[in-house]
This record gives sequence, structure tokens and C-alpha cells, in this order.
Amino acid sequence: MGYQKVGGTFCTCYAGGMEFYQVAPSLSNRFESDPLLRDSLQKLLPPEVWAKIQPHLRHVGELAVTDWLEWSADAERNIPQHVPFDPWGRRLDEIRMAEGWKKLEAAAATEGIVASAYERQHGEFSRVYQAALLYLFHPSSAFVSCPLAMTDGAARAIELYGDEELRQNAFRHLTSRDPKSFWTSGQWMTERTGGSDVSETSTIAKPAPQDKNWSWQLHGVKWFTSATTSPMAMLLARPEGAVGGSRGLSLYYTELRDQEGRLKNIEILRLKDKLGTKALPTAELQLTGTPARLVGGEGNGVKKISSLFNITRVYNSICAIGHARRALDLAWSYSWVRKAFGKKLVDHPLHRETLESLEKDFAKSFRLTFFVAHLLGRDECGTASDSERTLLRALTPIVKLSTARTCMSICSEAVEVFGGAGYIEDVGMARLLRDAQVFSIWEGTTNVLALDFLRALSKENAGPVLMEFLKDQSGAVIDEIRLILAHALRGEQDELERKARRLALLVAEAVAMQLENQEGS
Ligand code: MFK
Repeated sequence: MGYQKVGGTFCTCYAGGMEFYQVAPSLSNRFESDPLLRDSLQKLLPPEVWAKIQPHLRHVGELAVTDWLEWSADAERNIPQHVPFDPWGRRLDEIRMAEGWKKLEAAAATEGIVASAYERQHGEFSRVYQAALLYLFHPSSAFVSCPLAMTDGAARAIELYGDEELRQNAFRHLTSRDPKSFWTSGQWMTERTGGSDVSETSTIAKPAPQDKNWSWQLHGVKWFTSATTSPMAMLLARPEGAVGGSRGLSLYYTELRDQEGRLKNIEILRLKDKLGTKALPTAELQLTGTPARLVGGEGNGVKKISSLFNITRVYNSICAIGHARRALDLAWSYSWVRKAFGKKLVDHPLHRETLESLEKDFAKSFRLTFFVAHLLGRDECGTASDSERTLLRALTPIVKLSTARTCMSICSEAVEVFGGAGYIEDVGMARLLRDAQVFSIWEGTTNVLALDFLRALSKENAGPVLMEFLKDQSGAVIDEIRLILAHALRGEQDELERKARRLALLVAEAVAMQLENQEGS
């Protein structure tokens, strides 16, 4: 990795026959040096909550540029290895993980990245506190943030749909601060038939009434399963004989390994060779009678698992802004040390203007994300009004899709700030860019989420609530939103769908402007 906490050198080149070394960019405690984070938290939180959480955020900000940076570099260097067989031909299916990865998972438990949301020590502000923790943790986590997202989503699904046994057992593991008892969870939705169109799921659940605890057995192939090293997973399958389409699907819970650590009727077909997120073990799995329990009764599986993926979509947004923040921090730091045309990059008006314009895009994403995190906290603590619940439903796909796009564009610009060095692997910027691409794919692509926003408009009647929230807005953005929404009023569904992506991005822009105005007033 070409950056560290304190400055150093990272590249040799020659100028005018004289050898010289470029100076590496450096990172500092983000909590200390992030005025947007500090100001936003100060405005969002009651003074006593703000005072209480500061020492922890400072501590986490420090870990993110010291130990966690080192451990994530280790996890990126030593990517997961699949060992399918033992030397004597027996099926083993071990996934070997780096020490750095294991330490990061343990640290996530200790710092309460998931637990903080469920302890609800700060009431409706607990999700804001958690968002700040995750924002600081993610960029130095080698994507341990991904299993954490699914862990949190699984905890929420169990909270809403789980029986007493799941609440007493799995839920406690998922929300534990003790690394020894902390469990991460997988979320297995994607199949060969598609990642977006989940209704095509072909995994079958067969009844196994002889086993009271595990009264179903699963058969099928799960094509992408992130975090395959997790002890448990939530997944969709179709009970034998159930109707087709998404209504016939049910939500299941499984624990992957037996007491001896052997997989329970699961074969790991292979680890995926991905564009980025290389430290994260993403596998293709064959389920060969995997024991499972039904969660929340039969049917309506997509509806039930949406309680999980609406959480992972918020995580995706928080991690996307954390990721973009890291790219910007490195770009600024490099601009302060790199000289060209006789002065530092930062002293070139055009260069500075470029970075400042990226900061503006970043700030919009940041405000939108923390606003949604607060809405989520209010919803979970029962303090949200009906309108706020509708706003949360409508803005979850909006924040997810818009932060992903902003993150990708900021990371691309940040690579360019480094010039040729940005294109070189060991500098670390290339990896940031590759990883950024995942945010627009995980948990629903831009278009799928734009259509989910339309679903919120039609099923939850979110349009009037949104327009009420934006009632003070004037200008081109809100005018265009009104024009597109008029297609819905006229029942022009095809035209509405054709413009859904444009609409979603405009809504993100309008809400961010609204939040900025509210902060300023
Ligand atoms: C660092 C951050 C890490 C983040 C985690 C990374 C993990 C990555 C792993 C993955 O990427 S897993 C794969 C993720 N896959 C997706 O997110 C699926 C994307 N596709 C969709 O979201 C589709 O829109 C969807 C599968 C939901 C379409 O399903 P259907 O069944 O064809 O849609 P339908 O019939 O409209 O909805 C069924 C029910 O669910 C309806 O309720 P009712 O039964 O009451 O009518 C919908 O209202 C409800 N529903 C759908 N989406 C919802 C929702 N309810 C609430 N919120 C939503 N978002």
C-alpha cells in the first residue's frame, strides 16, 4: 500500500538527471479532521449524545489509520484460499482467511459496529452513531463491512420475523460485542437465474418433519454468496410444491457448520474471481439437503427478506461515502506534497477547483446518507411519523444508488489526481477504484433501485410525502421531478419507467439541497 499514517516515500523518478523521490500521501485520524462529520453530528444529535460518543469515535478514527490499516493491508495481500479436499481426497471445503481479516472481524465486534444499533443506548440516534462508526471503519476494513452489513440485516429480519429460539440464540450472537461469541451472517439470494430477478429462485426446500429444529432441507445452487465463512445465513428457497414467482418463496435460516466445523450438506464449488473486493470470500455453493428453519412462516419471502436488504442498502451507502472519503483524503494529501510546474498541486487553481467540486458532490451524499440513517433509527425506535416511515422507504433506494455513483466518480477522479502513479497497483488508488464499482451492483443495481423507488411511489404513495418534504424547493431540479411524476398521474407507466433513473438522481439532488438549506437556516 502506497500510503500510511505518516508521510514517506513511495516512488522513484528522475528529473533533470537528478534522482529524487516523490513523497507519499498520508492519512490522519478522520474523526479529528472531518469538519463535515463533526458539524453534521453536532447538528443531528442532542448535546449529551454528541458529548458521550466523541471519545469512542476518536478512538475508532485512530484505529482506522493505525492497526486497521495494517490488518486490512494484510487481508488484501493474503486473499481467501479455498481448499476443496484434504490430502487423502476427503471433501474439506476450507476457506483460509488472512490473520488481518480475522482481527478486523474481532475489532468490529469489540467496537460494536453492529451491536450499537441494537443496544439502542442512544435511542433514535443509535443508527446515526453507528453510521459514524461504520463510515470510519469501512475504508480500513478490507470489506469486513460487507459481512457486517448482512449481519445487521439478519438481526433486523430476526427481530421482525424470528421465533423465540432465533431471538435467544442467533440474534444474541449477531449483536454480541464479544469476538468469541460474535457471528456474522451471509445473505444468499443470487442464483444462476439472476441477481436482480429473485423471483426466479430455483432452490427447493423439502420438508424434513423428523427433525424438529431443522425441519427443512435445501437443494440448489447459490451463485454468489458473500462472506461464506459466516456461521449462519438467511436465504430464499421455494418450498416443494409452492407457487411460482416471488410470492411462493420463503425465508430460511441455516447454520453452516456442525460441532466439528464441517459444512452441513454444503459444497463450496469455487471462490469467485472478482474485479475488486478481493479480500472478501465470495463463493458459489451447492446445497445438498442443507438443514434449515423457516423464518416468519411460509411464502412472501421477498417481502420478508426486504427487511434485511433495506438495511444492507443503508450500509452500502455509508460504506460508499466512507470509501469516497478515503479517496478524497488521499487526493488532498497528495496535492499538498506533490509539486508540478513549480508549485504544489494544491496551489494550482484548476486542480484545487476540481477537488473542491468533488467535495461538494461528496457533501450531498454525506448529508443524504446520515439523514436516512436517522430516519432508520427513528423507525426502529418507534418515534418516526407515518410520513417519515414513507420517506425512509422511498429514500433507501435513492441513497443507495446515488451514493454508489458518487463514490465511483470520486474514486475515478482521485486516481487521476495521482496521474501515472494512480494507475500503479502498489500505490493503492487502483484498488480503491476497482472496489468502488461494487457499490452500484451489490444489493440492487442503479436501474433496479430506480424501479424500487417507483415501487415505493405506487405501493406506499410516497410521491405526496416527498413533495411535501421538498415544498420549499424551486428551480430546474424540482420542476423536472414534477414533470416526470406527471407520467405517474397520467398512468404512463412505460414513460415513467424510462425516466426512473433520471428521476431517482434528481430526487437525490433535491433532497440533498433541501438538507443543506435546512442546515444553513
Ligand atoms: C459494504 C456494504 C455491503 C452491502 C452488502 C453486500 C452484500 C452483497 C450481496 C448481494 O448483493 S445479495 C443480492 C442482492 N440482491 C438484491 O438486492 C435484489 C435486487 N432486486 C430487487 O430488489 C428486486 O426489485 C426484487 C427482488 C425486490 C423484485 O422482487 P419481486 O418479488 O419481483 O417484486 P415485487 O413482487 O414487486 O415485491 C414482492 C413484495 O416485496 C412486495 O410486497 P407485497 O407482497 O406486500 O406486495 C413488495 O412491495 C415488497 N418489496 C420489494 N422490494 C421492497 C419491498 N418492500 C420493502 N422494501 C423494498 N425494497
